[in-house]
Amino acid sequence: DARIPHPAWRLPVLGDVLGINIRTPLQNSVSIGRELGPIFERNVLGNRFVFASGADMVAELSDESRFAKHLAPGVKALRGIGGDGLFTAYNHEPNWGKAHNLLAPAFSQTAMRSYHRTMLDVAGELVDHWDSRGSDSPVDVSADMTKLTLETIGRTGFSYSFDSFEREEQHPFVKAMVGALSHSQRTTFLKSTALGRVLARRADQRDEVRKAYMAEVVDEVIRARRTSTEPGPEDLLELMLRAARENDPNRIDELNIRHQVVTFLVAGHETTSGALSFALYYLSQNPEVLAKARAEVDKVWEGEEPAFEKIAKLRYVRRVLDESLRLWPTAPAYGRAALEDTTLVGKYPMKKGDWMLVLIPSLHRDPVWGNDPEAFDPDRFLPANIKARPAHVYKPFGTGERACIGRQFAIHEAVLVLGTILQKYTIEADPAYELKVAERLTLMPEGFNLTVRRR
Ligand code: MNH
Repeated sequence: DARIPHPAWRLPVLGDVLGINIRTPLQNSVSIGRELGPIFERNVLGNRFVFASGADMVAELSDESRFAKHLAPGVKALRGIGGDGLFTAYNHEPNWGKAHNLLAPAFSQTAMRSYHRTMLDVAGELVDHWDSRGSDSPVDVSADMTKLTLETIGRTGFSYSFDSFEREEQHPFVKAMVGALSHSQRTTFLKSTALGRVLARRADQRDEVRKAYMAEVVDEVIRARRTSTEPGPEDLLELMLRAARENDPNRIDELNIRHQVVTFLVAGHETTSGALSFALYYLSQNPEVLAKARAEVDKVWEGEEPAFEKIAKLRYVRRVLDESLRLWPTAPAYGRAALEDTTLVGKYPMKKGDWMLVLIPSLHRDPVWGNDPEAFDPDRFLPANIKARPAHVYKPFGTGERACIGRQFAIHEAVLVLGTILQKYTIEADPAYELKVAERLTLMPEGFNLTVRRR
């Protein structure tokens, strides 16, 4: 059996916290991994974390007969927001299977087709928003992508508009959500000590206010539907409400419906807005890639608004998105626990229930990706190059039964929006900008602005 390496400067109580930028734990782990290799452990305030990122290890961890999703502390902390909704449910909770069966049809190809019009409308609002600025002042990319993706999931999933582009400030729901996400992440470890729990009390009180507000917004979304006299559109909310009305075996109760709505509003927009922002960042930094992507859009879309089929035809834009998610997978880690006593890659013994975090940015820089994994190169995702790599080396959407249900939704939306931006604008980043990645459960470029001009 091999020992799992850990940082040499480990201290008994404070763990790895000392000397570490507490706002970027994920990026710290990636740097530690550069030193310690594809498996290592960290101790944060008495909590032991094992990170795995070797291609061979992740391939084994993806074996559903040996491992399953584990709610790592950062995800467990979200149960206060998501309860037993799809993302934060334990594998054994009955509502997971019910909601999964109930909502799967909303992520079929047919369903995507029905969202296309709304996605185009929201992209159109982004364009109007940019056009109406009346100046060449740069746009705040992450903020605008967040408006766009929240609007898209609100309208497609729940036929509810946050009026995101009519507001100067972000919608208070976004503010509350971001606050709740950061709070859950910041206080997870703090609260593992008695002093920490005392220190967290005030922040906890503020968090209760946020969560109550979020619940209020969700209840308003549901109420708006229930009191509507028109027949409900075929969206996520309708699937859930109809199951309840018709006594479907997969029906879920009122509280769980609320958890699902919050889950989809959060999961359905945070990660996609980060993915779009990183893709725009890499496009702005790689003129040849940008030119090629734009040429493809011009050729395939012929200067018009694209029909549904014309999104998946943007093969190169799709590769730009895939490659952006390789370098910065916006949901950067997921937990896997052993179903029985086992040994990982023949070297690391695990007892039943032992778990590890798959560190996706490090997996995406494993030697299987070649000797310059930091280089942005969409052609890594040419079919022949994908085939030449082993399976399980690209995991931006997680793995197995608990992988992302919204994957096709996110890809359709992101490619549609990137295509629209390329079709209509030239984009230019401040040459002095250096990529800085903000962390709050998900990853997002920080302070990234673009000058966008109509072509
Ligand atoms: Mn998504 C699960 C990444 C877009 C809804 N998502 C996951 C997981 C990853 C992930 C990784 C698995 C986490 C784990 O194993 O603990 N998701 C993404 C990324 C994007 C994304 C990188 C965009 C890019 N996700 C979306 C969208 C939606 C969505 C869009 C909804 C419309 N995701 C979910 C839900 C789950 C999930 C719901 C939980 C699925 C389950 O456990 O059944």
